[in-house]
Amino acid sequence: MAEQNWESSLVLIKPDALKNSLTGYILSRMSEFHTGLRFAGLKVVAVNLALAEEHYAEHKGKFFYPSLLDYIRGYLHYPDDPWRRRVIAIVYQGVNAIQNIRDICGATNPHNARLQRPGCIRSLGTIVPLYDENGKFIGERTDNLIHASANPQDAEHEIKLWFLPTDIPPIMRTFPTERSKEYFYYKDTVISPKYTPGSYCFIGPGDIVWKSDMKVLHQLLKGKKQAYSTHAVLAKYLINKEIEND
Ligand code: FUP
Repeated sequence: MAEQNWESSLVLIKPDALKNSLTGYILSRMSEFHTGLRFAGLKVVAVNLALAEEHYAEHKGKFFYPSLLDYIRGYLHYPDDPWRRRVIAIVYQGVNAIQNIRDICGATNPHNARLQRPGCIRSLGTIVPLYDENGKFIGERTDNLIHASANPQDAEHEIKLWFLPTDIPPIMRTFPTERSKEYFYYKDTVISPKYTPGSYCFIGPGDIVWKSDMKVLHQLLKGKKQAYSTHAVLAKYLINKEIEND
């Protein structure tokens, strides 16, 4: 790409945005006409637990983490309607895409978003008080309608977490890929190069995979320390599949 500082960013339209019929509004705010951003990938995702945990791994252990997982998985906004529990995941590309999108979203906390940037997307969000098991107030969950990658490193990690290379047109893929020479199977949280009854083949010879994912899988098979979690490799292959124990 000839343009300067061409970036990719992951955007998630979260369950509260879907519930409040804000999808069209958000897409319109992000449209190429207004922003110069382009879609590179888009999918409707029922968020599995591994995906939610990996996406919010940096917040593990914080008071709002369990609630955050339930939020992104749609349990809080659709407790009785499992078929409505989805997010819309989008890869956008453009010049300075990451900061441009963050500016359109506004601050993480909707109160601050309203104060700092009236009219930004997150200014339409809400704050939910959280309590411990004794009923003591422990802080707030910010239902802020939209996720947007914070920096180029996060964007790469998040796009590879949510999207297969083949979800993105070849000419728009900005991270290295390779063709697998092997099969990889998954069963009961174990990844293996060999088929066992009931296992699920998630990669086969000739499949195009993220180069960094293939490195992690080879490190796993050789018993070496992995560059990142195998769940981060696997989660995208389980999107919208029937998963046991999820
Ligand atoms: P952002 O990069 O703006 O999405 O913000 P963070 O990565 O800091 O936060 C991730 C998510 O945690 C946000 F969607 C909001 C949520 N959060 C809370 O619910 N409560 C808090 O006190 C802080 C963050």
